[in-house]
Amino acid sequence: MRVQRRASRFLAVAVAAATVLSMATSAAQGAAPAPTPKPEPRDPAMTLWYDEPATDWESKSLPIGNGALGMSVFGGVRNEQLQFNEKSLWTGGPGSPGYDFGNWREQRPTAIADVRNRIDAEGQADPAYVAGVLGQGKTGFGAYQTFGDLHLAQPANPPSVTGYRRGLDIAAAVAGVTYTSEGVTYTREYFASAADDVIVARLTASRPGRIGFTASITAPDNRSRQLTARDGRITFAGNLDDNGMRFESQVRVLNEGGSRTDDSDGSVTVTGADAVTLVLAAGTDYSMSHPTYRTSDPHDAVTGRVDAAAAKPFGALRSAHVADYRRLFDRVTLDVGQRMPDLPTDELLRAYRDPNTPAATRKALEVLYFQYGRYLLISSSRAGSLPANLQGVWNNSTSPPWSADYHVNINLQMNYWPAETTNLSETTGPFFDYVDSMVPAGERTAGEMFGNRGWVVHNETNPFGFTGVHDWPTAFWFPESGAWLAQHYYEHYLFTRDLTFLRERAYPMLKSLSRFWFDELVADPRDGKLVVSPSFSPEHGPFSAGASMSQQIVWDLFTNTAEAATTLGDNGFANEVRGYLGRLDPGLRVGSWGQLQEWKSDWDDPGNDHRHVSHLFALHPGRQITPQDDPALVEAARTSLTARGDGGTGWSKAWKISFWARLLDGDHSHTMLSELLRTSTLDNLWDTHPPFQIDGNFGATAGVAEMLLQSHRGVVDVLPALPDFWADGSVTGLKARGDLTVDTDWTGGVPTRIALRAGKSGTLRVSSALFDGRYQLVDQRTRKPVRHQRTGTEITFKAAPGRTYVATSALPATVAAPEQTQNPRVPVSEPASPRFGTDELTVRSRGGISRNAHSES
Ligand code: FUC
Repeated sequence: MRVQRRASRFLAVAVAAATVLSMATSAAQGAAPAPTPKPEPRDPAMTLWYDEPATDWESKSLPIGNGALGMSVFGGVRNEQLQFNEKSLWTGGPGSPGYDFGNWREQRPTAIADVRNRIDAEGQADPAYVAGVLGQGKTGFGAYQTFGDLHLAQPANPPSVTGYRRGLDIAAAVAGVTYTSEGVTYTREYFASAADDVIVARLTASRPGRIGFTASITAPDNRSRQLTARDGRITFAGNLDDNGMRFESQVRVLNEGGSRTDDSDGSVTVTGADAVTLVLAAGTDYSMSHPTYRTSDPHDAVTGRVDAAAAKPFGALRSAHVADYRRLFDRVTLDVGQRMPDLPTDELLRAYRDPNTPAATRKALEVLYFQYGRYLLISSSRAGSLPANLQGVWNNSTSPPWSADYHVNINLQMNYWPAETTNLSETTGPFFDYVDSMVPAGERTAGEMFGNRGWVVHNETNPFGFTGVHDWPTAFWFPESGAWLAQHYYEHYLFTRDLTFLRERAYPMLKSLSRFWFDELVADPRDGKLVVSPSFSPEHGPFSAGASMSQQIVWDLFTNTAEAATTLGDNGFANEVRGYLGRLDPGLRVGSWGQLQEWKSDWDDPGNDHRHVSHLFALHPGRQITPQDDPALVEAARTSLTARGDGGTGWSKAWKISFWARLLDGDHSHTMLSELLRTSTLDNLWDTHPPFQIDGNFGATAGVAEMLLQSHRGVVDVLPALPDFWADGSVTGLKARGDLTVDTDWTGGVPTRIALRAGKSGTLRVSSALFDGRYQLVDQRTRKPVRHQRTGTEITFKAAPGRTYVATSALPATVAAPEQTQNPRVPVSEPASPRFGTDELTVRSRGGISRNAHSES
């Protein structure tokens, strides 16, 4: 059936329908109908909504998730389809015929040296030749699997449907459907609770006795199945044919009023109920531990979770979920002058593509998209499960694109770029657990394949320690992946200043990988510098020695390791790694057309627009070159990036947002964000490579954060790359390295107020145009001026933990009374250069303030 489109428009969003129940209700069968509470106030600006059901999983369904569990909501009126996932349900790995972890099945003692010698002799090697020598067909790699679909089928189409809405409120992480038929308003609510580790659905109607459906589970036939219904509990269990992985899901159907029947085919039918709550739990016998990757049958755990949740009132489940989610989500707000129109999100997306659409409307989509990345990360990466894969946690297929695996030559890393900067540090837990779990498998690969200490992983991997190789010539060899993953460990320390994490998890990881590279680097016969060889700039060009990205990643690893060793007092290792760093080719060269070279030889083609811009790793996510310290190299990076153009796949465009932000070109960052929204975004706001691939969502959210705040060069740069399009606005809750939380208000592109909340003590360096004019810096608690030094637009001061430091620009000179213009008299490290703006302000102010008042005493 087709519902009436555009039947009605309310300001309230789908899931804010007045019938949404948020008060405690009894989940027990036959309990009295719950009173209808007042709906929670919702923010339409944080809601995706549509006025028809989804017809296509990839582009239209709405995702909810709690890290381990995912569900995609279709919202059909007669037939509701709720496709669901549990993140560990994978084919492949131990139990799958011939699984070999990607390790060579036979010894190849000279293989790497053979390729290296060819490169030394000929300057390069063809990827097909290298794949022949070093590669091997993939066996038992497996793929992420859909778990199944939960269907809620009504016996007949309602005769008419008006006011249909399907929505996803990302401020509360609740999806829903509402519609009216024959004077009765029906509402469905869905959420995936991390607090109770279940997915919850609730169906209500504005009149008693109107809820009726048959709930059933379907799943692909690549598995055995036991499907039973007993006492309103649907149990679906079995084993995957491929690897024997055990799985089980249970759905409890809890009706209030009416009747409920267990059907012999494993479905449950409810008739004439006032309301129904469904609780779903799912699990597998997967365990993130080498070498078996298996644990006990999930039956007991799934039963325990579903029963514990079913024993709680719906309202309690809901409020625990919303509180848990909001504790993370609410940390960041962004206002760039957006105004959300009363438009379904697919129409909003189309409107965005129309240049005549008002700026405030376009900004509404940009802000929603930024926050959606945070929503998707919280929903697909919570403690106790695998990290977000190429599709987060959502997959409706048995053979998803690229197996919905963990590509580690950009994609998994990009998934976690927004984690620290957008104040979701906790979401990194699954990433670190997963990478740690790769180490034993990777040590074997490092030993057998390379004869090296430490560990290694290549281009892509699975949940079963696939650390070896396959044989796709242009995408199989990338031993630098581990070092890139290790960057996240050190960054986690930099952002949190968690010394225990540094000591116990980051440093062992950095040290192990450094040792791999001590053993692997070779002296380049051309100049004696240490290089990676064979080396391959991801998915592009020939094999060679010392491709820029290889060198830059190793530079990043060694630099971070040296810093960590020094912080922890391991001076011996700090010296050792610095010794290597001194001999390492840093992978930074300016070529014949002014470009930053992608390879050590000047092979770059100015007409090439390949999506990987790997040689700019040093700019982002690395910190090897900055506009402030390396203007010539950064100019070369700009030349390279300009030549690559604004096209690319979804994730490539997302990366370019960050690149341009690191080049301090906010307008170009904004162009890339617009490109992503215009050409690489599906109706449900999922990024499309194509096809759907979630890294672009995460990369874009990270890119926006990078436009608003940077801290990678040891200085907190406030609004480093603000686009003209966002001339006025405010952001709260972004994180800077050093455990700092930063809020900023700005007008006309210039900050007017910066609040810095220090989590730890330390010396802060903060750079902003705000310090170019007259300003004051006060400790929010004492309200006293803070002693600081200023050099140009940068201030330095000592922060104490728990304190918030607020810098505000002085009011315009025309209103400056003495008390308003009193700037803290603070020492400066060196005389501040005269600023014309300050001079003008001084001349026009009434308070007799001396020139550069803030910097003279
Ligand atoms: C990398 C990219 C591809 C794709 C794949 C999943 O190999 O080069 O574009 O994103 O990962």
